[in-house]
Amino acid sequence: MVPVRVFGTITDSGSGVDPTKVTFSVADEYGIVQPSGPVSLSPDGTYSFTILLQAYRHGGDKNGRQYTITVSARDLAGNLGSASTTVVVPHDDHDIHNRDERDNERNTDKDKEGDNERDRAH
Ligand SMILES: [Ca+2]
Repeated sequence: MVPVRVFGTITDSGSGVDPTKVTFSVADEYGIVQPSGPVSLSPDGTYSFTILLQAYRHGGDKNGRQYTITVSARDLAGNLGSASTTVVVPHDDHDIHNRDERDNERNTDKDKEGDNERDRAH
């Protein structure tokens, strides 16, 4: 698991933010690692928290594993606001060749240099 720090600022120009109604949630593309919970808001509207995400991704997942982190808050009038950001565990060409194609001949130091050519050949 890898720690990921999430931070930002929440403000509301009308009634003000209800500090007891700030939460975060994580949507994992694989549906496995999805922490959620309350967020503590400082008096100046800033927040910071750390979550643990799994760095693993499937060998065949070419666009990487995507986590979407959403922070939501309500103002004192009950209006909801939210913002999201994403974290991606990137795809790795070297690993893909080794795991999915099971071609041990490619498991050499020259592997990365030739990756683009090989990709086109497939
Ligand atoms: Ca993916």
